[in-house]
Amino acid sequence: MAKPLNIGVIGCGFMGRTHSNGFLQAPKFFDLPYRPVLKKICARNADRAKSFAANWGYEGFETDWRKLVASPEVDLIDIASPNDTHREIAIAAAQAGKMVMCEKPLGRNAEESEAMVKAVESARVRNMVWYNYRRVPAVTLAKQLIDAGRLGRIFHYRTVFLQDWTISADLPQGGEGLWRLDADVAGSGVTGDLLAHNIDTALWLNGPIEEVSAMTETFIKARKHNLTGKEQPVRIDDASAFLARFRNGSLATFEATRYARGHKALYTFEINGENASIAWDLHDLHRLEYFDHRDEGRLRGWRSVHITDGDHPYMKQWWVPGLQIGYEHTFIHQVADFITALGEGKDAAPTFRDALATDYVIEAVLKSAANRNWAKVREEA
Ligand code: SOE
Repeated sequence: MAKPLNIGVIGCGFMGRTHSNGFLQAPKFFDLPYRPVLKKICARNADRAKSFAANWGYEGFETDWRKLVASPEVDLIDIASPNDTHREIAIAAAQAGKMVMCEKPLGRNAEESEAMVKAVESARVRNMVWYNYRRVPAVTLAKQLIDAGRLGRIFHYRTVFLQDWTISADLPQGGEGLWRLDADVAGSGVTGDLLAHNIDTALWLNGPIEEVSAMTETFIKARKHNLTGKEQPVRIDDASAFLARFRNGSLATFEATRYARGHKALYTFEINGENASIAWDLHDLHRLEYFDHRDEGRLRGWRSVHITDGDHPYMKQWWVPGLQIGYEHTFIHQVADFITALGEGKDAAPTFRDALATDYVIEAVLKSAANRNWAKVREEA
């Protein structure tokens, strides 16, 4: 029987649900050395925390995260609350000797993230950031193909994350669900919220980024704030695009916006190498598009591979070949990988330190956009 791993989750919004589902489902589909036990959920609103606990099968709830962090009943603190809470909770949890998992982005800026890295590393506690798209089986397969050298030298990396949910000028900023529009809470706009995913995947697949040239725009300059009731300036970036040079010599374009009418979460990347190219699209997440120039000329073309077979990453654990899985499974895979690595005495990526590399790119993007020039990405301390 696997040993229990007692989990305390902070935050019961969208991410509280994805993480809770991940902890619940992972041991049902993966053979794990520890069994996650949903000990406590924490949210400021007691009624909400209570009904969330009942719905997801938590043993109890808390309204003060400090109590949860101090609780001897809990081995791992999972941070699924808004970005402005990450730093303080993660540091307190590490100091209390708890393992820490944190929703992306790690901090609101690189300084916050550095402090968080320092805390988990000096306390020597296991840690991970929920950059969940790495665990889409098709994306993991892309990583395997690149690492095996199938693409050869990489020339281009092209990626977007497009949404359209903030176009209305009547949409307020701040508070439940809309804190992503409030710079004090979020840190930045689409750069930290959406491009963070593109950057994490890109660093993982194609290595470090050395310099960037960016532009950002805030299309709606003022919005009513839900907490103050007043019209206030909007200080997040609504759209962000940048050019990048990777250390391996390849060139990249990155773009994210919440103003691409018609697109809800169009996250795509395409990578062009000397021998082969790969393309992926979140809206069709179970497919990997692959072109190999070494194929026989008469039959050469893009293949659309349905990533549902037993020899595809993670898929052996799921249904039968041909039946696909979805978004929520990326969180289940993340829990499974974390617990498997824990059993082996290892870290599962991305660790806080891995996520700091993404924050350094975000920092350079925002700096470049503000100064209207190229910016070097800070090297790891
Ligand atoms: C924003 O709408 C958002 O929910 C991000 O915060 C998530 O990280 C992304 O996966 C989907 O879009």
